[in-house]
Amino acid sequence: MNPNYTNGGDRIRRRALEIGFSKVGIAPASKLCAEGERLAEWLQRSYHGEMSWMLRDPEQRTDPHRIFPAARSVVVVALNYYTQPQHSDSSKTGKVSRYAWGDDYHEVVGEKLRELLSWIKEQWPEAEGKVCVDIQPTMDKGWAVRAGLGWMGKHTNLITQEYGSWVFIGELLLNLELECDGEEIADQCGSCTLCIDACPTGAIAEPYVIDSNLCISHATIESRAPQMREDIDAHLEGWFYGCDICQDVCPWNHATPTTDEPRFEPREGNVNTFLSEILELTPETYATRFRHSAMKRAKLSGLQRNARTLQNRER
Ligand code: B12
Ligand code: SF4
Ligand code: SF4
Repeated sequence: MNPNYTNGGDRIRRRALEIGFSKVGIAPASKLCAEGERLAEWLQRSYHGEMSWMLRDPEQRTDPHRIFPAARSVVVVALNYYTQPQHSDSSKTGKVSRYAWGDDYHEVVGEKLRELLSWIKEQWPEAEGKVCVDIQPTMDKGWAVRAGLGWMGKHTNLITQEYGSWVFIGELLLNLELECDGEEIADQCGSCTLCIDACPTGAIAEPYVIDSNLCISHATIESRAPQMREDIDAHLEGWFYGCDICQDVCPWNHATPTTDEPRFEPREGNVNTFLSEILELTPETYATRFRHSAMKRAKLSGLQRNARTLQNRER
């Protein structure tokens, strides 16, 4: 190891926490081999549903050098997004998944990681890095497990001991060879199957494996179909955008402290959204209403399809 980087990992970890990340770990930038095999099998079973972008160069998702050839270390961060509000069962509104209540996490996590990279470059002028938050072709959960932030729950979300699964994940690929975190955290799901039993559509095909075709999150966010699939429509349970059922029932998610990040405080109308408001939106009012919100992912046509589907169920 280059002596210039002795204690570099510790300093980067400390700085990441000062910037506001909830957890940070460092892993060597070697390939995610077992994860790559599972990803290939998942794609082969067509569990990616309509997300055909997942088929594009899956090798890139497991090999950081395909994204950033100089990568030597991966700094992995988790950011708590838990806030207090509750969902309503009113038929006039639809439930929004907790991850989309506040500002778009791609922007919030990305901004903090860019701040961390700038600081690293000030300390070590030869440092170069690449910021990754979800949209870059990496396997965020695989890296988080590798860096010791938590374990993969049977619902397939990363679970941390301190914040449950209410965390976003991001990475900083660095050309610096840093000392890495040793042990991965052991799986603590044990014999529990609460998430699998609670999923109304049977989307958790087997422990640790999601069939996106059946997942409400995929149907309400990623699907571009003009009509909701009937077998999903019948089990929506009031979800308008995303779904948190498998996370809400998880015992690890019942004592999460509220996030310190003010941008994750819920925006008005983004916890329980009035269906009539969505159906009245025009492209112009939609653009203003959902500026800097993760809910733009479904596009206006997807949001209006979801609102129509929920309204029709109530008739
Ligand atoms: C595609 C995708 C989806 C798809 C597919 C979900 C999925 N589980 O793959 C859909 C649209 C359904 C989805 C939904 C959601 N998503 Co999403 N999604 C992604 C994305 C872009 C890629 C995930 C991926 O690579 N999937 C492919 C599969 C094969 O990979 P995997 O899930 O890691 O699979 C592993 C397990 O199956 C495991 N495995 C398989 N068999 C076995 C057996 C054993 C014994 C073990 C231990 C493991 C194991 O091995 C695989 C490889 O490691 C990531 C961002 C990113 N770039 O990583 C966000 C990401 C996973 N999503 C996220 C979120 C927040 C959500 C939702 C909660 C949003 C919502 N509320 O609606 C839901 C959760 C639904 C759920 N139960 O998973 C967060 C999760 C944060 C966390 N704490 O884990 C991520 C990481 C984004 C981020 N950067 O924060 N998502
Ligand atoms: S997000 Fe909802 S539909 Fe998808 S696996 Fe979890 S409980 Fe099932
Ligand atoms: S509900 Fe139970 S099985 Fe599912 S992720 Fe949580 S602890 Fe694991």
